[in-house]
Amino acid sequence: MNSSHTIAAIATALAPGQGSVAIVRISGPKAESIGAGLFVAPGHQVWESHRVLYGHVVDPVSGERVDEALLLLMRGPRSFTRETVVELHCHGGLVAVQRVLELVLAAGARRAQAGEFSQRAFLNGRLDLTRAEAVSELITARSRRAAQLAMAGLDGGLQRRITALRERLLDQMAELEARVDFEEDLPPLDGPAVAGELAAVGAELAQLVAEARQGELLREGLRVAIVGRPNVGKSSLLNLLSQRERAIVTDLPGTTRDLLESELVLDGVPLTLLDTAGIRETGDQVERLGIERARAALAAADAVLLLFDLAAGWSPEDQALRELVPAGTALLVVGNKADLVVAPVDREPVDREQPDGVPADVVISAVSGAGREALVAALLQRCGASDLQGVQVALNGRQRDLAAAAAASLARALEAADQQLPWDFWTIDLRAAIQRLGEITGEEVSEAVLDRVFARFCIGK
Ligand SMILES: Nc1nc2c(ncn2[C@@H]2O[C@H](COP(=O)(O)OP(=O)(O)OP(=O)(O)O)[C@@H](O)[C@H]2O)c(=O)[nH]1
Ligand SMILES: [Mg+2]
Repeated sequence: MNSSHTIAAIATALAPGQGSVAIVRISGPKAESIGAGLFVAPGHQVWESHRVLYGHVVDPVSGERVDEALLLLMRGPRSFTRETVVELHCHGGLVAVQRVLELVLAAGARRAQAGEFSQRAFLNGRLDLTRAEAVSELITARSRRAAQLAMAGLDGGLQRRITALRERLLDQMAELEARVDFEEDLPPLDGPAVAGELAAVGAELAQLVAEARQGELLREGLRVAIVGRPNVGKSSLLNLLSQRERAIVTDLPGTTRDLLESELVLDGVPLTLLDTAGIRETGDQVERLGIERARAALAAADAVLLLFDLAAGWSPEDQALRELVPAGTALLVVGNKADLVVAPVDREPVDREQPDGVPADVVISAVSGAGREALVAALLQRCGASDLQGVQVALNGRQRDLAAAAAASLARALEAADQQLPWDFWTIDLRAAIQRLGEITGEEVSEAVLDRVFARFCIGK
């Protein structure tokens, strides 16, 4: 990646017919001259940094007006990339803005790669790596809580935590290294104090690693499959949870044939809810294909809601389905149609235990909505996703692996301390831990790693 190039991309979403404004962003040494060469501003508008100009994007060869637009010039270093940036705010849609981008490319810019603007912002010291990743996480956030978490990262919450830990390790490193070089000239090392500090930093890292799971839940969400025999009310439950008539419901067993996905947010956790075909033996070819998909969804889900009909009771077929749920998958057995088996006066289920002794984890009525809240609470709890309100910073997968590696290195350093090995045995592992933390913030990170991180970003960011 070479920042002597000027790069350009459409920075806004490309959905046909959606969005009234589309932005072409240009960054690099030629950004200003390219913008000036394509833009005609009427009247006495002043061309200066951080001022918006009104005018037209004009094809310099044919003289044709391509779009009516606003131009925003941001001379470096007062820009996102710290290079000179020009943004052309065009009309939304697909055609005109593509032509504007093509004119910009013809004038000497090259197409930006995914995340390349952010990568330049990082390389020019505008953002550390945790903040750059938070930008991407903010864009892809699927719930308000996930967005808040990303904003906390963007404000530097994670960078400050990691940097503080790294500095504590650097202090201990300095103590140790001084002893390696000048053992005789210094007071003896307070070994237990150093070990105590390493253990304390290790414990904080372990805590961050443990909390990463919660952040992952808020960011990535959960895939939850609703499975069960035909006609038990799976599609009705999907409709109840997504609060709209998403799936077709009939009293005919075998109504749902294909997988149906619904995106929703429960207590801040984004969920992809999957309605599946009722699983049974059948000769119907289409239904059989649907059932295969249901089995695949069951096997791949983070959590399974196994639904059965309380009025019909727990059957051997229900039991067989329960045995299909993989061992590590969160499972909730849900008795549905409680309205058919409760006393009409108090509307409470008669008995949580089924006649043959199979306990339902939750009892609901997908038709009346009774039990919905208990179901949501039990599902989130079973997935370890309840009580996420207190999460302040959360490592992503890359950061978590590095923090875990740093904690492991510190544990090895402490072992060396325990065995009273010479100082230089400690420093190898301590240095490794410092290196890992530096990779989180980007202070010590290879170009290959950077390319991998930024390649996950979207084009134009
Ligand atoms: N009384 C009562 N009826 C329900 C309840 N939930 C669903 N039903 C009815 O049960 C029938 C089947 O509901 P669906 O939601 O289509 O069941 P399904 O599990 O998706 O069925 P398939 O797609 O065929 O596997 C419909 O007539 C629903 O109205 C409930 O809680 N109480
Ligand atoms: Mg259905």
